[in-house]
Amino acid sequence: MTTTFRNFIAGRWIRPSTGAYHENRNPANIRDLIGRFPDSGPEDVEAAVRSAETGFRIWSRVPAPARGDVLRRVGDLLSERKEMIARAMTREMGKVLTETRGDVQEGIDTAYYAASEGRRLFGHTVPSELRSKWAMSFRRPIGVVGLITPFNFPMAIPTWKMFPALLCGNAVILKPSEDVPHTAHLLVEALLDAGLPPEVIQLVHGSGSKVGKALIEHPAVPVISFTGSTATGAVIGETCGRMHKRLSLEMGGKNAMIVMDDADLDLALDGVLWGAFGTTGQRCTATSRLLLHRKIHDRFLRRLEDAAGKLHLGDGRKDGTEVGPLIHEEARDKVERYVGIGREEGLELVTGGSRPRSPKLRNGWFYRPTIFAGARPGSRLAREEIFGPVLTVLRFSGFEEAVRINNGVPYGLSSALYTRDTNLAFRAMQELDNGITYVNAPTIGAEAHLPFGGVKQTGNGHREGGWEVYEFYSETKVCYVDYSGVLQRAQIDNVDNGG
Ligand code: UN1
Repeated sequence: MTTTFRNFIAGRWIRPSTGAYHENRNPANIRDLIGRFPDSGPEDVEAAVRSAETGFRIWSRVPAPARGDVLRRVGDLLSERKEMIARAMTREMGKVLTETRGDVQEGIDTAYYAASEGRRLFGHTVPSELRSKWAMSFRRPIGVVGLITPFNFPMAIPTWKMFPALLCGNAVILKPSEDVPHTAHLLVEALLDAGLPPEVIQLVHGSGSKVGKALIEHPAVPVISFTGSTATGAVIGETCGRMHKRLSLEMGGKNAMIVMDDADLDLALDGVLWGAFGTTGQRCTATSRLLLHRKIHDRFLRRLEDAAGKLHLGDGRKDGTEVGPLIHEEARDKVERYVGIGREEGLELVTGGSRPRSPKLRNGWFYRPTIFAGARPGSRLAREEIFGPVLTVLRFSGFEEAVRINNGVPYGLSSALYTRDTNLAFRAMQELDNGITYVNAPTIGAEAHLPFGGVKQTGNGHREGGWEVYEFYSETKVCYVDYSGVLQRAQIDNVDNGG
C-alpha cells in the first residue's frame, strides 16, 4: 500500500486543494516508491498564509527564551530520531548514511544554537548625544516567512532558515524540494511534537512554479529565503525587488581547491575525493575545480585517477557505499551533457565519463565519478556549475595565477588551499574571493554556528547560520527616551561641553 502524505496547513494534516499528487521514488532504485505527496496550488498557499498570520500573532508574543525552549526540545527530538530520519533521507535522495546522519546533526546543532540565542538576541544600548536621554535598539519579529529549500541537504538547509526565523518570533511556511518531501514531513512532525503552536508552521508540498511562485508573490509574506540555482534566484529576486520583500538567496558555486607544490599530497587527495564526490557532487560547496601546481600536477593526477576509479557506487544505505546516485534523471542528463561538452572542448577524460555497468545499479540514477584534466580557465567545465560528480582539473605555475583562476568565475562560495606555507595561507584568506576559505581542508564542511554564504552570483549579501542570520529574520527597532523634561533637539542642542 502506497502512503499518501498531506500538507500541514492551519494546524491540520490536510489534502491539497488541487487533489493532485506526485510520486517520490528512491533515486538508487526507482522501483522503490516512498509515497505520494501533494502537488499543491495557490489556494493551499493562501490557506497557509491566513493561518500563519494567526500563528504569528501568537508566537511573536511568546518571550524569546521560551521560544528557544521549544527549539531545544526540537533538537532533543531530532537527536532521538536521528537514525530514522537519516535512513529516510538516504532512501529519498541517495547520499550515503554517514552523510545523511551528518545532515540531521546539522539540524540538531542549529536547533541548540537557536535555543541559546533565545537568551541573547542582543540589541545595543549606546550613549545619547544629549543629556538625560536613553538610546537603544532591540529586535522585533517581522511576520510570515516563506522558505524554499533544495534537495541536497533536506534537513540542514530548512533548519538553517527555519530555526532562526522561529526563534526571532516569525511564523514559517516551508515549501521543500519535491524530491525530499518526506524529510520535510519528519521535520514538521518533530516541531509539532516539541510543542510549537501549530499555526506557526505550515508545510506546503509542490512545485516551484506553483507553490513557490504563489509564496513569493503573496503580499502577506514579507520575507523569503531561497536556496537553489542562480537562474531561479534571479527570477525570485525580480519579484521580491518589485514587492520590496526581504530576500536571502543562496545559490550556485564553482569551488576550487588549490594544491601548492609544498602541500601534504596524501591529505589533499583525501580532501579532493570527499570534496568532489561526497553527496555525489551535489553540493553548492562541492569541489568542482582542482587547481594543481605544475610541479605536482602529473604525480597527483595519477594518484587521483586511481583513487577516484575505486570509489564504490551504490545504495547509500549499504555498508561500503561511498557514492550514491544523482537525484533524478534530469540531473544525470545534465551531467552527461557536460561530459559531452568536456569532450568537445578537447579536455582529457582522466576517469569516469559513463554510467556504471553493474546490473545492480541499473535502476538508479548512477554516474561514475568523472575527472577532466587539461582545462583552461575559460573552459565551460571550469566555469559552469554542474551539480554532479564531475571534477575539472587546471594547471597553474604560481600562487598569484591560482588566485586569478579561483577568482575568475561568476560564483564565490567556497575555496580551499593546501599548503604548508603559513604566509600563503594567510594571503589566501585575504585574496580568494569567496564567502568561505578552507586551509588544508576541502571546500565542504561548513559548521552550523558560523555564517554561511558566498559573494558574487552565489548570493545577495546575506548569510545563513551563525549570528548573522538573526539579523535577517528580525527587524531592528530603535527607541529614544528623553527623561530631561525639556525639549532637546538632536544635532542642534547637543553642543554640550559640560560647561
Ligand atoms: C549546500 O551545499 O547547499 O559545508 C550546503 C557544507 C555543508 C552545507 C552545504 N555543511 O558542505
